[in-house]
Amino acid sequence: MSSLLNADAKAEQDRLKRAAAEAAVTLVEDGMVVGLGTGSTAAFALEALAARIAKGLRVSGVPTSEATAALARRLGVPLTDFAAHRRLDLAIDGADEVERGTLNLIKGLGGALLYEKIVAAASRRFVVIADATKLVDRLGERAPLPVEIVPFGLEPTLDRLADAGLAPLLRRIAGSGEPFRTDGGHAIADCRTGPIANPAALDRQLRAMVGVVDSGLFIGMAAEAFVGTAQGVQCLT
Ligand code: ABF
Repeated sequence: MSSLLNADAKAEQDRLKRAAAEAAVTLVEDGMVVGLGTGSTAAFALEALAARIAKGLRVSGVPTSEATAALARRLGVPLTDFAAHRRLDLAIDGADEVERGTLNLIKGLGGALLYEKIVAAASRRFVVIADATKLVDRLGERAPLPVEIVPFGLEPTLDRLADAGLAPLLRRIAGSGEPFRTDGGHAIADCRTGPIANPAALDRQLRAMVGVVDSGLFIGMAAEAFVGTAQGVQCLT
């Protein structure tokens, strides 16, 4: 019974993710170079983009992960890279938490935070897509904060994060127990911060730490968020 309920809840969540993704993909115009996000919500956006390409839209995409690149190839979405396009017109990506009011984000549970941040930063317009479960009043309320770290010296880096009160947990691959590696070859420490009072200050503090590559805090980057709710898709700015 409860697994049926869970399946229903997941189907409803997927419906809301898909609705948000489809709304964001209407922003894509002919000739654009688009940043392609990672994760299940971003995968719905890729499907919607592929459907428009099949009808004649001409675009190319810069993927934020190898998984997204593989999906794009399967769906027939043409890929390009930063060597060909230093600036992207638009990036569409999911998030783990979206803070109401600021649109600051936690990203990285999908393990692609660094490439996602590089793509978002290179885009003229960065649009977040999410279902309503991702909306929070304070970042860190529910999701851990992923921090990408260099594997060399990872123990002292974890100690530094712990000394800062961030209770880091090295991410491991389910099953093998091996440390997770990002596409860039880094490790991830999932930090249990609790509600974050000053996300911009924490992001600065983290990025100043030796051994830290980047944090999953995306501050002031999102221009708008398309959020799938039971009442329809809301566009938050
Ligand atoms: C990416 O995928 C991430 O930054 C985030 O970690 C995750 C969200 O995944 P989903 O859309 O599957 O919830 O966007």
